[in-house]
Amino acid sequence: MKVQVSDIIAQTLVAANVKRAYGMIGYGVDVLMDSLAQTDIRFINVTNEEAAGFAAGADAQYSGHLGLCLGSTGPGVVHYLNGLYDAHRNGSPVLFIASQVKQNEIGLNAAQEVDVRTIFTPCSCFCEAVQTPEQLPLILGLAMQTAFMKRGVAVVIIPEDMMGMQTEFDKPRYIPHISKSIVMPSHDEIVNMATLINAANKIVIFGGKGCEGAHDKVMSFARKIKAPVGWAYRGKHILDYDNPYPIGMNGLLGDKSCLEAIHECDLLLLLGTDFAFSAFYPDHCKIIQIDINGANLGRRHWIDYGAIGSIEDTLDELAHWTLEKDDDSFARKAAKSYAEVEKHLAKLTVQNNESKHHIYPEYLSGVLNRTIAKDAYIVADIGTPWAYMAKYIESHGTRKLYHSCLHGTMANALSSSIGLQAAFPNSQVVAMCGDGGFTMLMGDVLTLVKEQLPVKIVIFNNGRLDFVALEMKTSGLIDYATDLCNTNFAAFAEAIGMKGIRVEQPGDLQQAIDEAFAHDGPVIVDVVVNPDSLLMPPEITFDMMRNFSEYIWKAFVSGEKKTLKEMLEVNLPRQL
Ligand SMILES: Cc1ncc(C[n+]2csc(CCOP(=O)(O)OP(=O)(O)O)c2C)c(N)n1
Ligand SMILES: [Mg+2]
Repeated sequence: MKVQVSDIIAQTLVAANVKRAYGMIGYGVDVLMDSLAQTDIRFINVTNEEAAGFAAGADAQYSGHLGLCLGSTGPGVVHYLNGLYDAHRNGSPVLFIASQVKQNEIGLNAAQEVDVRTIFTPCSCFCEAVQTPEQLPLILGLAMQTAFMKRGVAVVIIPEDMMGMQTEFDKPRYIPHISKSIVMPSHDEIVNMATLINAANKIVIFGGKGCEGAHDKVMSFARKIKAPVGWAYRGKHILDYDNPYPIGMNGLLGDKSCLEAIHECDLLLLLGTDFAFSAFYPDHCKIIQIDINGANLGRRHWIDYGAIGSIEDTLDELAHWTLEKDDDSFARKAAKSYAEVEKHLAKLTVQNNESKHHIYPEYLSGVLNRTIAKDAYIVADIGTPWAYMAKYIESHGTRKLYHSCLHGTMANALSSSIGLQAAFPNSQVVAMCGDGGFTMLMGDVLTLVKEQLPVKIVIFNNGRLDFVALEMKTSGLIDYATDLCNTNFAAFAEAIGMKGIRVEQPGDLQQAIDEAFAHDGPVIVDVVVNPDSLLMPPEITFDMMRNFSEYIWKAFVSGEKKTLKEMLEVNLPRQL
C-alpha cells in the first residue's frame, strides 16, 4: 500500500509511544503537522525553537518518552542549536526532525539552505539525511533506537518536498527496543577493585548522575566500607538524602567538608560521575572510577583503576567481595564537618536583622526550599540560581532537580520548565530564573500562557549578570558590562495575561510565594534580591585573595567606592 511520508512518520512516532512534540510551523513541518494532527501526540507550539530543544530534553530526561522536536527549513533548524546541545549533553533521548530544502535544490545555495549535518553532528549521536522515501522508515527507526541507547539527540534530515511523497508502507516495523541490560565489570576487575578497597583506611565515595536508580546500593555500600558520600552537581538529588555520612558537593561552589574529606582520604571511589573540574580532584590518593560509559574513565583526572558498569549492578557484585570495615571515625568526622556547613547555610536562609530592607538570595532560596512541594520538579538557570539550588534546595529523595550543568547555558530554566510541565501536568514545576537568563528567552513565557502550563517562575532579580560579575571580581577584573535594566517582570506578566507578583521587602516574601504556588495557572514571582551577596567558595586560596584585592583596588581607583562599601556591608557580618 502506498502511504504519504508524513503519515509514515506520524504512525512510527505513535508506535514508538511518543507523546509530545515541540517546535514551530514552517516548511517541512507544515505537511507533517497535518499528519500529526490525526494522532494523540500533543504539539507544543513555542515562540523560539531554542526553547523547544530545552523543553524536549527536560521532558525526555524524566518522562521515559522520546523527546521530539520539529524544525522547519533553514533558520527554523538553526535556532535549535543551543537547546539541543543542552539536551544532548544532559543525556536526554531526543529525536529532531529537521527539514531541508527540496531535493533538487540541495547544494545550490538555495534560499534557507543550511548545512544541517555539519551544524548538528557535534551535538548528536545520530545525524543522517534521508535520500529516498523508501529509506525513511529505517532511518527514523535507527535514529530513535540510537537516541535511547546512546542517550542523546538523534537528527533526521528530510527534504521538505519528501514529506508529501508516497511510498510503499505496511506498518511501522522499526520502533525502539529499550533493554535494561546488566552491565558489570568482569570478575577479575571486581576482585581487583575490592582488593584496593579492602586495603584502604579512609575512603570517600563521590557520585554523580550515573547513580540514578542506585541510591540504596550506594548508601549500603557506604555503610559497609564506612565511607562518607559526596556528590557532583548532577548527583545531588540522587545522593543528598538518607545518606549515612553526607559531605556535600565538590567544586568551586562546593562545600568545605567535601573538599577536606577528598583531600584527606587514601582512596577516592568515583561512581557514575564525569565531574568536570579537574582542579578539584586529589593528587595524593588512589582513585577508582566506575561508569557505564567507558569514555568517561580518566577523562578529568588520572585514575588508578577504571571499570565499566552500571553503578547499581557493579556495587551489588563489589559488595560480595568487599570486607566490612569497623572504624567509621573518618566518615563521622567528615559528616560532622558537613553538619557545620549546613548549620552555617541554614543561618543565612532565615530573615534576620541585617536583612530588614534587603532580600538576600539565600533567604529566597530558604523560603523556596521550605515551600516547594516535596515531589516537585525544579529547574534553575545557569547563573547564581543554579548555585543557590545546589546549596539550598533539598531533594528529600522525591524532588527532581534539573539544570544545564555540563553545557552550562543560560536561559535553560524557563525553557526546560515548559517540557517538565507538559510531561507532568499534575506536578508542581518551579523555574528558578536569573533576570538575565529569563530575559534571554523571555518570549517563551507566552508558551506557558498559550499552552496553559502552570509553571511557577521565580526570578532572582538582581539587576545584573551576577555570576559573571562574581567571576570577574575573583579574577581581579572590574565587572564591566554586567549591569541589566531594572525590569519589573511582574508588570510584564500581568501585561501578557498571566499572574505577576513583585516582591521588594523580605517581610512580603513568604506570602507571595504561598500565593503563587496556590495559583492554578502560570505565575511570575519577581523577587528583587540584593545583588551584593557573595557566593563563597569552599576554600579561599591565595590566588583568589590576591585577585579579589586587585579587583578592590581597581574598583577603588576607578571611583566605585559606593559599590565596594555596599558589598562589604552585606557580606562581612554574615560570613564572619
Ligand atoms: C547563553 C550563555 N551566554 C552567556 C553565558 C555566560 N554567563 C554565565 S552565567 C551569566 C550571568 C547570568 O545572569 P542572570 O541570569 O541574571 O543570573 P545571576 O547570575 O545574575 O543570578 C552569564 C552571562 C552563558 N553561560 N550562557
Ligand atoms: Mg541577574
